[in-house]
Amino acid sequence: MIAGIPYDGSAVYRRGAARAPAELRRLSAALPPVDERGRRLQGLTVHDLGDLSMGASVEVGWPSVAERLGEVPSTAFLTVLGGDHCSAIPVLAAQARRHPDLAVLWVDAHPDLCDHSRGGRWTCGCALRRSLEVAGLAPGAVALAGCRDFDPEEVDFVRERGVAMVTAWELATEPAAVGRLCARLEGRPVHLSLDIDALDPAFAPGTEIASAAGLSTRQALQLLDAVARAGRLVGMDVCEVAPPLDHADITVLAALKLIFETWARVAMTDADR
Ligand SMILES: [Mn+2]
Repeated sequence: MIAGIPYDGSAVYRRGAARAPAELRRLSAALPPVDERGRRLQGLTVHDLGDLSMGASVEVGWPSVAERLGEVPSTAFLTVLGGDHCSAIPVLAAQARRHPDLAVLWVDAHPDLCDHSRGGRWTCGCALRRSLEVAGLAPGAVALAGCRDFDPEEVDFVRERGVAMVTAWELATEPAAVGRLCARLEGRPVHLSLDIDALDPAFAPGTEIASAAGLSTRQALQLLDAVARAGRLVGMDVCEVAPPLDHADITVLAALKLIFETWARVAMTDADR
């Protein structure tokens, strides 16, 4: 099940992510239903709920979006096209209702764990912090990956509240890092929240706050492989793709690649892995 959340009212630097759902849908026609290893995406039926409106502000608009997403049968894999990263707030609220014992893999250059950031409590730097609150998720249910830009209070929150984190530096230098992450997700339903700025700006330039020294698309796919084996993927959101800031659709196409490859891993049987 697909839904779009064309909302970028929480962006503090550059807007444009509201245009991502339409561009992702438009360019999705360019990708055939065959994965990167040449296997057909079989047994998948795609339903598109269309776009859901958050109104003028996520602070007021998240409950109605969460309610609509929460009505999607829990057997369906939920794919949400953001929006800035505050689009993930209603998604995680819905996923926590649909899947008891939910774990969240938050792949992002930034942890988004500030209580207050850049002028508000509902800005993108607070997206994960607010998500945990409204979804009723414990910090121990979260694993962060690809982080490399931090506010001091986020580092404290990660350490003191038991959030699992594998930084971009660790992914590049420690072969065992992914294993540590997977231990947190082992056997649980896992929602993947993918901020496209986790990728290096060379691979995804069209985003609100591009952050150097990030993941290659290949590293992101390797992470996905490991996570799909450890947990049971039950949904994903892809946020912060900003078409007006993109170059030659590089970022939109990278996001689509990651969505299609995630679907391929969800559709795979254990024998395929
Ligand atoms: Mn983010």
